[in-house]
Amino acid sequence: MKNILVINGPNLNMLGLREPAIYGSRDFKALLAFIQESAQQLGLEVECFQHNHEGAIVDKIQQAYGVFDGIVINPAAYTHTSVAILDALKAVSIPTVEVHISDVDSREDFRQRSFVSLYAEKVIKGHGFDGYKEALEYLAAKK
Ligand code: CA2
Repeated sequence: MKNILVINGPNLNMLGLREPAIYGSRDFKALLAFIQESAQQLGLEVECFQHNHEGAIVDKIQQAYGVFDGIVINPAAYTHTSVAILDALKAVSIPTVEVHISDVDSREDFRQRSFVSLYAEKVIKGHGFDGYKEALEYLAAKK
């Protein structure tokens, strides 16, 4: 059974509390339940990790080396700023899918750049919670 690490970045634990027009009205607990249910359907083992600190996310990616077969990451605001997260992903060389709940392409200019996209095999934007399931499907199908 493939073992997948799902990483959520800063403020995603606040889902459902504000900006429902952009991120929907379901909360973070519902997202975690959706991810676990999707993983079960696909026959995947999944661990979910959320942190607001860049260094903690870098540490978790480093610890994934030799443990996980794939990473699904929504780096949230660090998407647009973090060379450290990009470098950590490159260092462990684990197949990675980048997910964004909202359609970042149609939002502010500062959201148009993603460092993580320079490494990710696939990027899913604007599909809401379903984007996480699509990412898991991609990793499940991968040889
Ligand atoms: O669309 C996405 O998934 C994002 O990664 C979400 C980030 C944002 O910085 C990225 O540009 C796109 C924001 C995460 C959570 O933000 C909240 C804002 C208000 C209420 C709850 C969460």
